[in-house]
Amino acid sequence: MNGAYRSGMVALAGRPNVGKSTLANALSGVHLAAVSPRPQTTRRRIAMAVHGDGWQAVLLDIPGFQTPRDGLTRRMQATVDDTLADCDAAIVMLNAQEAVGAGDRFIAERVRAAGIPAIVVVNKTDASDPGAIARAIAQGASLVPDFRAVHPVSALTGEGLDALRAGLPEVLPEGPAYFPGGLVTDQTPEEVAAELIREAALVRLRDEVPHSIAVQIEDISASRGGGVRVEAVVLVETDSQKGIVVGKGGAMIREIGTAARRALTVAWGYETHLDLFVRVRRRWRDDDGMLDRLGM
Ligand SMILES: Nc1nc2c(ncn2[C@@H]2O[C@H](COP(=O)(O)OP(=O)(O)OP(=O)(O)O)[C@@H](O)[C@H]2O)c(=O)[nH]1
Ligand SMILES: [Mg+2]
Repeated sequence: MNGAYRSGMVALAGRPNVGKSTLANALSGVHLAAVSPRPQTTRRRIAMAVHGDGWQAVLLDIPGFQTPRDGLTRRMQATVDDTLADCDAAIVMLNAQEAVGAGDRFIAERVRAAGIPAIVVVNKTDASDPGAIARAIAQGASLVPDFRAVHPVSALTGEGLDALRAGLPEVLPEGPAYFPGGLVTDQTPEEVAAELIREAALVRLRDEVPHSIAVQIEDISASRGGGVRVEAVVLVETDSQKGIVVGKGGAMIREIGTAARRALTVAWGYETHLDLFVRVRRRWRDDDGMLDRLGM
């Protein structure tokens, strides 16, 4: 690209479950943000850089918009508000499978109030019929009055992502390389480990259990046999949830540990060993001290 270097913070805004984290992982090329079929998978802001020729877009993956119910969701919604008020551009993401609703309108209004350029992304084209995709494109265009482009994509299969990537520099101001030398994220090893262990648990658990889970990293060290050793605790809120997470004869926690270990080995490029424990911590979602310690 000709001219000055372009860079900026690009918020990924959308209702829960539209595929924001899937898109952040796909565009940055590393799976660091937890993805699951459960709404409210993302709890903290995660910055993930997309590197281009003469530009850099720092995607800010954030929780989906929601009405707060407890201390945790209050902090999650504050993260959404703070991010939208303080970024250079936004990707407003819709799910082509669903009609535009109040949550989408609320997000579009925040983006308009922030006065930032926006790209509309209509996701899940792989699982939607052409009529639904066309409707979502039209609704997205009327939702965000000042949009620069509308991109139908599948964050899952990669369809449409090259065109979206090529359009990113157009919403970026002039700026420095915030993430130099190909660096992708602002997340510490502890944060990456907690996120991917929680993901491994979320995709295997149902009902209220996913919302009651948090992961605390006790230790990360060099392993004696080479690689990295992670010691972590899965927190739940009740004894019955602990039983579910441990599983029959420890089968569930072993399965979670195996999946998380593989995901971390890929993310870090180091052989990773994982010691996982399950502990009950009642009402941690309303415990301010605990939420601070968990980095919420
Ligand atoms: N078929 C299909 N599924 C997708 C696509 N993108 C994401 N998904 C699925 O949608 C679900 C939610 O994806 P996430 O990336 O966790 O969604 P999110 O918007 O980050 O959700 P929250 O963090 O809860 O707000 C997961 O089961 C994904 O596999 C897509 O393009 N096509
Ligand atoms: Mg997410």
